Amino acid sequence: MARLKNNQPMSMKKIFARARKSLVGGVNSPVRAFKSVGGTPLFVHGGSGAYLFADDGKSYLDFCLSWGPLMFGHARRELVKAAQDAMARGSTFGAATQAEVNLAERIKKAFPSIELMRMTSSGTEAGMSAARAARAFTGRDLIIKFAGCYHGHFDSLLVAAGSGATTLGVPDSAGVPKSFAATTIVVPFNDLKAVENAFKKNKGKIAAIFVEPIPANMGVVFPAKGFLEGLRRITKREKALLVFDEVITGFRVCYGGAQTIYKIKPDLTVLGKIIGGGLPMGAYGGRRDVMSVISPEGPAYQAGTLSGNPVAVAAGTAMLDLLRDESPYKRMAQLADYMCEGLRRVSLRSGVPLRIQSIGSMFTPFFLEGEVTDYASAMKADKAAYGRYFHGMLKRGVYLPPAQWEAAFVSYAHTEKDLNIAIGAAAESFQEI
Ligand code: HOZ
Repeated sequence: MARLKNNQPMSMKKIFARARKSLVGGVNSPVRAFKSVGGTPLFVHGGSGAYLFADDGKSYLDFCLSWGPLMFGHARRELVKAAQDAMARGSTFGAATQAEVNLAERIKKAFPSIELMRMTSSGTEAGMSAARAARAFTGRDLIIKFAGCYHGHFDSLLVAAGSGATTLGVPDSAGVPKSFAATTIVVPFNDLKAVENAFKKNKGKIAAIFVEPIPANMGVVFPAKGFLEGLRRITKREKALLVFDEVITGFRVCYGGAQTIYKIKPDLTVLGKIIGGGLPMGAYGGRRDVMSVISPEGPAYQAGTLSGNPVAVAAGTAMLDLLRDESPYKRMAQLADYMCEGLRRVSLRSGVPLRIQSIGSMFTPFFLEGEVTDYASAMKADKAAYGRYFHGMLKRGVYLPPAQWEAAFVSYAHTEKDLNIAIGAAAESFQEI
């Protein structure tokens, strides 16, 4: 991947000032504005493997990795070629292609719970449409979600939402009609009793439970033993649907997502990120009878000119083939463990309280003591300390997610040498916290 021509270092402050004149907050997605960690956002123009090239003329070791989709790092050859070839054949047709069928078959093979699916252009769109499918199928309006889980920025689930919404202090966004928010019941993650109570109070009215089976949008949090099984049992008994949001975990924690690890079969699954190979893509799918409510088979309308876009489908298919053929999961988990161990070591040495939660290639260093099991415990993390850590790392050439309540990622392109550089940078950064 070529760097900016001439490689003239530019001032981030100047670019940001220019950006703010044309783009809301200078960015196209809020966490990129660095509001949570302070300072001026990074403007980038390229990447290669584990490295990101910024307009300040520097290279950064990347642990944000576009928030998850880049399993093989930036600009992996096969993915670039697949996208280029598809683009050369035509960027969009607004008509069906066999390539979409090929990708759908691969997704079904990896996720046996998915019998029928629909592709979209983003995870948000997929989540929104899954909510519509669940409501149409059950004829009920209410949805249970867990505080700190994030299912995209659509109205009815943008309540007590994690990710950027939490980071920027708007977990209950302005602009969501009260009547929409009233269709969402928020309960604490890992609290089956609260789920039972919600069903008792709203007998026959709850369409679905939406859950990130391994939440990553309040930082990485684990389901307590029996929690997901409990959700499955309760939803079956109450004739409500169980919807797994695997936008982050799908094809990340293993080829078949968190549902394969925990051996739970949800009724619907929401996917995004990795299935587009780094291009805009989402999908939702599950039981044939439930998905059959979606148009044109059923009465629940949902559509999109760029849904199943041929360039995104080509990149996504190439990504799934690489994941299948190269099986990078074990190696990536080893790399992430190595990184987490290194961070634990340097935090102990510096006396800065740190709790790292990780699974496979994703992890969150929480600046706090004790375990993080839900939103309330995640909120105890010291956001200011994370900000200082973030900037300490940035000035030493390491780019992290610019927010405490997110997951960091390792790719197959990272090496032990890269991780030693990052751990060394952390050792110095911790001295400044
Ligand atoms: N929702 C993403 C984090 N979980 C952030 C997307 C972005 O800002 O690029």
